[in-house]
Amino acid sequence: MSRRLSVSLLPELHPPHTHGGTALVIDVLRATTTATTFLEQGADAVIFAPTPEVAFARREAAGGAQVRLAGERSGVIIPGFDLGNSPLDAQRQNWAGHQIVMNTTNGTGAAHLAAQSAERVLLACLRNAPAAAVAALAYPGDLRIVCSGTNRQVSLDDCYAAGVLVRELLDRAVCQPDDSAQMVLALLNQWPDPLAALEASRHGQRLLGLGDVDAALADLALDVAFCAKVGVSDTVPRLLGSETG
Ligand code: 3SL
Ligand code: MG
Repeated sequence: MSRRLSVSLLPELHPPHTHGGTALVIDVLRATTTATTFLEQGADAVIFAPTPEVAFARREAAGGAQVRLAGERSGVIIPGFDLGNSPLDAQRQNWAGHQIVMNTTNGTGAAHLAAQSAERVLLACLRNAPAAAVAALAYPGDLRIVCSGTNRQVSLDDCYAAGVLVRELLDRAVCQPDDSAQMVLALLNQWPDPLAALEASRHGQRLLGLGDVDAALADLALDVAFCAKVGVSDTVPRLLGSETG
């Protein structure tokens, strides 16, 4: 029998059968794109802290070790953190010898929630979508794509990335897509250009708007374009406890 392929439009929306199997968590704008980029750039590990306080404690406990905190609230760097949640910043240097501790509004929590019911959690985004499909299909069992959403609301950006992932999975294997999987797949007809889909999303609009009100955030438009590239990365982070690597 072929495996089930379900899509949770929000992390809290669990199809009834989803226990075990592989979860692919998406926060395309921007947490899973950023985590993927840190690892691609050589980071020893990316750790998803449940709160900023836990992130601060980890950095303090590490003493002089090379721990960097990355994360945002409302799209802007958390005060006291070293970096925001920008994949472009993650790409600017080689992070070998560094551990990156991340905390973000939606994506890091969504990954931890998915881990409660899945046997394993992979992090997916548009950049690694084909590689994430290959990695997920290497494991047995059902597949569940989890869209992080934005502040508990369904988000077009994550649903669109889920559609790309569904396409990549169905191109490679026979699966039984649920209704949500078929719905997100239909988004690809509406927006053949991934960048146009991200720019049309509420969160995409918000990030682009931040650049308009604060020149220091003008790079956010470049972040959105970076997140919209499909299939340019072979790095597929896997959540190991509270760490990805
Ligand atoms: O919510 C999150 O986890 C973030 O990815 C949101 S933001 O794109 O950094 O604003
Ligand atoms: Mg998001």
